Amino acid sequence: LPFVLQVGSLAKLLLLLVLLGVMVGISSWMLGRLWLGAIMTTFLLLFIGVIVSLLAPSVFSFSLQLMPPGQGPTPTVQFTVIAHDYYFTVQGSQNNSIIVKAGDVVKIIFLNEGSTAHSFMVAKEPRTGAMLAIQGAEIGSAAQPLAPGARGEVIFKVTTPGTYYYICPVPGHAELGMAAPFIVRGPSS
Ligand SMILES: [Cu+2]
Repeated sequence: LPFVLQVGSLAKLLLLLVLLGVMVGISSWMLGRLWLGAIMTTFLLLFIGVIVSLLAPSVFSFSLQLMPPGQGPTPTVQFTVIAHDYYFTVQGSQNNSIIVKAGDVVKIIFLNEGSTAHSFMVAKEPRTGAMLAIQGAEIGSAAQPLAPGARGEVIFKVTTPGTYYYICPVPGHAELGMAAPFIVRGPSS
């Protein structure tokens, strides 16, 4: 949606500039002042160039981000989650709660420092088989966990306030201790 909006506003701006250019062109032709038309066209082209180069980076970066699946827009918060057998550490504390705000774009860097395979997901409940709570909020899966020493990352947007859990979805691991709160605060809380 942001991509559509950006393209939409860019297209509107360009259309406006083209209309302006046509109007200037017609009026200078009517006045018989072709040199004025040429000067105005030159300035207009320079102006369009400046506008496009100002707007292009955001459009360009967004289209780049569209390419890798599971990647969202630019993160507003970032956490490194380290998996051990059988607990997590976040910011140096064991099973530390992750607290974010509704509207945040969250980047999770996941490191498996355990000696068995682990994954990451934000789930509705702190147990094996729990459903994914936030679209895209997973690294690996129950069936395809990350090998010891592996690293993964994901970017996802949180929209609905609530208390969720980040867990390892590998069967039994949440129950062994790989589950901790993932809290999404609302605008007023
Ligand atoms: Cu695990």
